[in-house]
Amino acid sequence: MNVVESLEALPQQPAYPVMAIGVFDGVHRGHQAILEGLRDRARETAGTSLVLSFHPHPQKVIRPGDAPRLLQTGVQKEQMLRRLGIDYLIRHPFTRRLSLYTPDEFARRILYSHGIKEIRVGANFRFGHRRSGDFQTLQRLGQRYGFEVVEVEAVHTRGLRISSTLIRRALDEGRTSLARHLLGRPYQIRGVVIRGEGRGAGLGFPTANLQPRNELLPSGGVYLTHAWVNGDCHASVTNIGVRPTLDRPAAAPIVETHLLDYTGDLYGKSLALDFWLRWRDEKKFDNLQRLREQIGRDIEAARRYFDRLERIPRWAGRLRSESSPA
Ligand code: RBF
Ligand code: MG
Repeated sequence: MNVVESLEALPQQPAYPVMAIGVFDGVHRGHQAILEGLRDRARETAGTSLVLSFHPHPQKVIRPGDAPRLLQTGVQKEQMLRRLGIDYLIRHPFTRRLSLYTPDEFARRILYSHGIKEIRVGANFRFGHRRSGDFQTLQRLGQRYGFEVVEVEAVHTRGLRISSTLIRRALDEGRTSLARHLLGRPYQIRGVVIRGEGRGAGLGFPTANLQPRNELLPSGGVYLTHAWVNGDCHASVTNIGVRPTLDRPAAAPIVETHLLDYTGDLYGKSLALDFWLRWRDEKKFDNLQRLREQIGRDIEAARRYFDRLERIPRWAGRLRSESSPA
């Protein structure tokens, strides 16, 4: 996959360009349906699949106060699109000026002038100034400017329409199993391991303190997770919280994970955490001994959970992590 920073950076005449437009934050199962269809269509026509993903998120430009916290970093999204077999990711700058385009200007300047032959959009797609254009508008413009428009149905599950908004809400409620179901893989955050106070080691459970690059963290609590380091996956237990048991609880949530069966220094390393299951609330214990015993039980829970998981082939196949080796 090629990544370009604007439409103008595309090669002059890509073969039969087919395009999907959207932010695609999370690349969830609904996005995957659009993108797999796009990729297959490009293969069928010996054409080129293009994903136009505005950057920054249009809401950050239009109404900065209301912009959603993104599920993925740019790198994570790029990896997912690459894995899906997309030919070009266009991280086109979303500007004030672009936000003022009428639907007609949008169709002419973005699609027609770049020779787009087909475009695929989700059911709730809106475009142009004040979101004034929808699927039908785009279809009419397609007749004028000579491109085909395909509407891809939203994916539903358990009576819910899968959307990035729904996943954000699930994570805000700590419902990481629901998020995993909607994404088609566990929710993953990435970052660098920073120096903590070394108190975990003192407790007998050394922890890696993560400085997350993601904007959105699951709500506070203890989770059963997979930790990816140097391409290897380790079962781990992760606490997101303020550590109320300590004399000086943290002011803001800290992400701390203990890797099972791992010894070694993680400071400065890149770490990815896959959130499989919310295990319990963070609690204020009467003393450190009680906390230590509880973390011991958390670790045993993780061991049982992941041992069982490994024996379910379905997870191994369908729910691949973002970080698993391709
Ligand atoms: N701190 C708390 O005050 N209450 C908790 O319930 C709690 N649960 C934790 C669970 C796990 C799996 C881990 C790794 C940490 C937890 N902590 C909790 C944070 C703990 O206080 C911290 O890791 C040590 O103090 C070392 O920094
Ligand atoms: Mg630590």
